[in-house]
Amino acid sequence: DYGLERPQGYNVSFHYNPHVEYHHFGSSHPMKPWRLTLTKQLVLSYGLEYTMDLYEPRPANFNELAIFHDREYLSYLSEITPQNAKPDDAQYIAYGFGGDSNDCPVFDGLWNYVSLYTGASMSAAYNLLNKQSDIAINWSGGLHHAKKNLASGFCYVNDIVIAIQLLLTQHQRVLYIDIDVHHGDGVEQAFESTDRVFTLSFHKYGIDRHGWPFFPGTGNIDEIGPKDPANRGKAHSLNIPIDDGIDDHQYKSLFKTVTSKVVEKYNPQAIVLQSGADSLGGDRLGRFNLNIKAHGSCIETVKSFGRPLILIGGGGYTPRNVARTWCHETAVCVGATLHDDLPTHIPYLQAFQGEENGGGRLYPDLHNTKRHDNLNTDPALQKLVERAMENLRYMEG
Ligand code: TV1
Ligand code: CA
Ligand code: ZN
Repeated sequence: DYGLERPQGYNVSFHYNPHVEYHHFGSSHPMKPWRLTLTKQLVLSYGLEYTMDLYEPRPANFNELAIFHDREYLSYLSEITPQNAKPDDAQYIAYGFGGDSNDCPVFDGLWNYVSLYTGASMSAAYNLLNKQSDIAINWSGGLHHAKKNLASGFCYVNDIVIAIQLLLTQHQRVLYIDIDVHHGDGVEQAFESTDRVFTLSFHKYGIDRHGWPFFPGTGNIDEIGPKDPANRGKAHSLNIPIDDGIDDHQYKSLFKTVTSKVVEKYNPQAIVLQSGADSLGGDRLGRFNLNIKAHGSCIETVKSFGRPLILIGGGGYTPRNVARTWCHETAVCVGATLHDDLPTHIPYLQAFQGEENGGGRLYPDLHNTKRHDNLNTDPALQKLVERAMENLRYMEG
């Protein structure tokens, strides 16, 4: 008995190719594909595989990635290896590899990696299109910064844009929601000239004490899409810039208020939710102070809208908490309640044990990590909601 109960009847599918796990960005790089191994182990240890349809999708091919990306960029991406990379090469720099931060390193199997996570997002989209699933999950995707000819912020291929393009073959309006702590700039930009996709991102926004903007530096409340009234994409983006340390109660209420209004006004026929786990308290790169259940409440809110839903991963840089969160959110989708004591037969149990690693529990208090003071006052958040509502009034239809 794992405390597994499943009262609701949603058809949920889980799209995952385990080969993604074996890719490494480099030992010091914060993006760790093996967080997906931990996630899968937790999902399996709670028996959640019996509550969903499991798919092992094939990798996406070149032509499928070209639904969004430039062929020249893809050719370069498909051929580059750590052995043949020339960091002084004009293309290398122009396509976003290297750079001082080394955010997008060239590593072994890079093409395979991008094809695998994109194949899984495509598989999720097809399941929605042929009505096999109400909710389709791909924790390996959500690489929201990639542009059509540019790698950016750990993202090389934008699987989200490609999945949304597939949904647009049958759905008139798709809503994209992004709770990763970073601004979903790549998805916003890809659809800036259409009214058939509405993009909504919640993220940390601001300049630190050294004068550096929080990555990627875009996503202020004023950014609602192109200013040209003739552009169909006008006012079809909404950005919710948030300061350090936002707590559970504030975030839940902000998310629910804004998202409900967007759904009411835009009336999407399908929703894609990027559930980056770097918005959790104690994340290595994030600045928020959210607990797992507060993060998961966003998934509950979106599920309650009752629209076909793709749920995808994204950031998340404290692997044990990423795994906890995505396991919990998988359970939210299928309508299961999970026991706080982790099952004792998990292969990587050690990663979750010890007080500093969450004491063998599924829902440790992440507020205890207290690294960021809450700089968000309730009146400031109230103003932010008012500005958001004002922005929504510019959207026609
Ligand atoms: C190699 C090794 C790369 C260690 C990158 C943190 C590293 C970072 C590293 C890092 C790091 C960023 C910038 C600065 C832009 C640069 C998956 C002006 C300890 C979706 C991407 C964040 C987030 C990019 C991706 C950011 C996602 N932060 N150590 N790099 N230059 N880049 O700030 O949204 O989660 O940090
Ligand atoms: Ca975001
Ligand atoms: Zn992020």
